[in-house]
Amino acid sequence: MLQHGMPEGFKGVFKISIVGSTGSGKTAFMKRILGDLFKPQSDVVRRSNTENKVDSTHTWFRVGAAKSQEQESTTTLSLNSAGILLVRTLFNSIEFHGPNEVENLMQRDDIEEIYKLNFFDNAGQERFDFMPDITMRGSDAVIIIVDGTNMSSVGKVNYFLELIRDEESRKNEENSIPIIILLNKADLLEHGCYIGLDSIKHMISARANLHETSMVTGEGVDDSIRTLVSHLHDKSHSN
Ligand SMILES: Nc1nc2c(ncn2[C@@H]2O[C@H](COP(=O)(O)OP(=O)(O)OP(=O)(O)O)[C@@H](O)[C@H]2O)c(=O)[nH]1
Ligand SMILES: [Mg+2]
Repeated sequence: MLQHGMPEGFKGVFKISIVGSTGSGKTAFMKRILGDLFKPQSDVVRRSNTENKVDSTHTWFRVGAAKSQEQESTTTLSLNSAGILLVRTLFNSIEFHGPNEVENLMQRDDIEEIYKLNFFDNAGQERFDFMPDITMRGSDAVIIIVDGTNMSSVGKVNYFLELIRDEESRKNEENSIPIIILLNKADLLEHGCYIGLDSIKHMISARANLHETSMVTGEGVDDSIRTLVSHLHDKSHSN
């Protein structure tokens, strides 16, 4: 049976904003969860003498083979967006599919739920601070990605929480916007520079869901997506 041209189990279209300071791992998150389904449209190579000096505690150059990483590191200009289908199967596994794969999905009999997700991967550089304010509008959930090796990235969380509160008061809806905070770069713990959730919990609103993640190893990423899906599930039932 079709609902809006979508297979049974279709839960609706949801806007997901991804925000966080520059270099925190927003675009890496998109790449990690979407793989080939995601092609950053607006990334440019991070210029070592400008962007890299934004914060002296940045860690992007430490990842992998330090030298080539520094050359390859990119930064998002204004925005990347991606419209994808998230499928939760009867066996509770999560899959991502391109928007043109609806017909294939309709042939399957192991699908529990399908969500159309429109992701907005914002630029984190301060000169683009006006972007999250715009993309936040109409968001069904917000993912804040924090560089867990950088206190100034943690410090910016309250700024994003404020933007979310502004959007909630604009919408004037009963339901609040689900917030998922990823304390990213957990793989750098062994280098002694990862802050860890315990030391920042007190700084962050109790309402947010906190996950320790690494876009290098994938640690915590699945759990964070499942948290997102459970919020969207609840939203689709309350609408
Ligand atoms: N070690 C480690 N490095 C990471 C992780 N996530 C991202 N990086 C690295 O951090 C750098 C910046 O990641 P991006 O995903 O481009 O950061 P961003 O948040 O999109 O940055 P802007 O686009 O400037 O806002 C890249 O070199 C990534 O490889 C992680 O979990 N661990
Ligand atoms: Mg980016």
